Amino acid sequence: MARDPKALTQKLQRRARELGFELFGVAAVQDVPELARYREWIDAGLQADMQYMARNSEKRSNPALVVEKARSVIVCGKNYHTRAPLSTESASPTAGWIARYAWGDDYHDVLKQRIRKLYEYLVELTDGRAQGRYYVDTGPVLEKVWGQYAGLGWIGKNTCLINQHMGSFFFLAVIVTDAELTYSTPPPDRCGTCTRCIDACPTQAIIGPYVLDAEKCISYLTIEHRDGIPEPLREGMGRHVFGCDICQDVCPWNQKAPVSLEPAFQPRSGSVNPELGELLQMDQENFRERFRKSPVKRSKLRGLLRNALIAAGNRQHPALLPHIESLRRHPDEMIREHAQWAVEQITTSTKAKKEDAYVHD
Ligand code: B12
Ligand code: SF4
Ligand code: SF4
Repeated sequence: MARDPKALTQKLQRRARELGFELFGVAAVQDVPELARYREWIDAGLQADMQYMARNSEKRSNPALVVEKARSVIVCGKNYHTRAPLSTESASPTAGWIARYAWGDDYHDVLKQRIRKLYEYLVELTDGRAQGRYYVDTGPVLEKVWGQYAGLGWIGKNTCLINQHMGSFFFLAVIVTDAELTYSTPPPDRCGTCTRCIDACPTQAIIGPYVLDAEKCISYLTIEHRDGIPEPLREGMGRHVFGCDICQDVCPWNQKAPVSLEPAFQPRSGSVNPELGELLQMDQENFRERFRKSPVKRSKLRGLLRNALIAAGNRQHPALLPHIESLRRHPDEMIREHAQWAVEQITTSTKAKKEDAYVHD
């Protein structure tokens, strides 16, 4: 049995590595300025419709409300930077974009099993004395904040946690525990004078360095938002059908990031640059089949069709028209409205191109 915090931490770190986590660190539970910034973010309503972000705000700002006498937050990071193109590279004129994190199996399922094993090991090493809870994404824990204090990286101006050696394409998994461990040192903020993410965001969702307005963020709009997309935001969404990688794809810290060979996160067929025509033809059964155990299932077929219609309208390619046309008769009013919009985008642009050609003849 390991009682000494240092020995215990070292054993946990070794086990985390064996479980496939490339990053490991421990933060001491304490009041840090980011907790107040999170509350300011909620007070300003920047979480849009994500009510769960506001509902648990007390717990989210205080791990001791999650685990009694919580002393430590163990944070593990898992690389998902698979060998495939960036969203900023050129693609077929009828292709959409699914964010890199959603190309393979759902990380919630993959990492939950591994962080549970790490937690069980902690309990075993302390002869059952350590109490705690483990989470991947969905718990009332500010994972990036504790990730920063656990030494995994700094929260960049794009609001992602960035590691000096691994960039930001990594997931987080955490254990909140009452066990005493040895604590890591947070790294300095290495964004410097760079503003590439802020400049590249097509919807100006990064309203200032380190501050994201979820309502404008393509990731929020395509994954979390359930209703129609306000028209002024549609153009900026480009060809994104699920999530968005732009503010990470332009980040200098991701340019030389190591590649992940994790089998679960390797791109499934058709997930990189998916053809919009195929997505627009999907019914419930194809959707269930194609996105089984994938993060994409979160948007549901309805959300994905809505997003694919916007992407098709933005790509303005006439070859997509027949697929959109059929959705103009869809039973769901929201889908019909987005299909109508997409048709208008394509026909207006085709007409404009013809007129332009005529003028120049
Ligand atoms: C809600 C949520 C979202 C929302 C809101 C995003 C956000 N920035 O918070 C939406 C749906 C938009 C989203 C998108 C994405 N998400 Co998300 N998301 C979460 C979730 C559930 C909570 C995040 C949270 O607490 N936000 C609250 C706000 C207040 O935090 P914040 O914006 O980071 O603000 C902090 C700092 O910027 C700082 N700050 C604020 N103001 C100021 C001012 C100054 C001067 C300074 C210095 C600092 C500062 O303090 C704030 C408080 O901590 C976490 C999982 C979890 N439980 O933590 C995953 C999580 C953050 N998401 C993740 C991922 C992968 C994504 C996407 C990349 C997916 C995609 N490709 O589409 C995008 C990235 C978009 C982006 N630029 O952030 C990963 C991030 C891993 C990493 N390396 O950073 C997480 C950790 C999930 C996981 N377990 O791996 N997500
Ligand atoms: S994920 Fe996309 S929309 Fe959201 S802040 Fe980053 S670049 Fe902007
Ligand atoms: S693009 Fe530049 S400013 Fe934005 S997160 Fe990366 S280093 Fe920081």
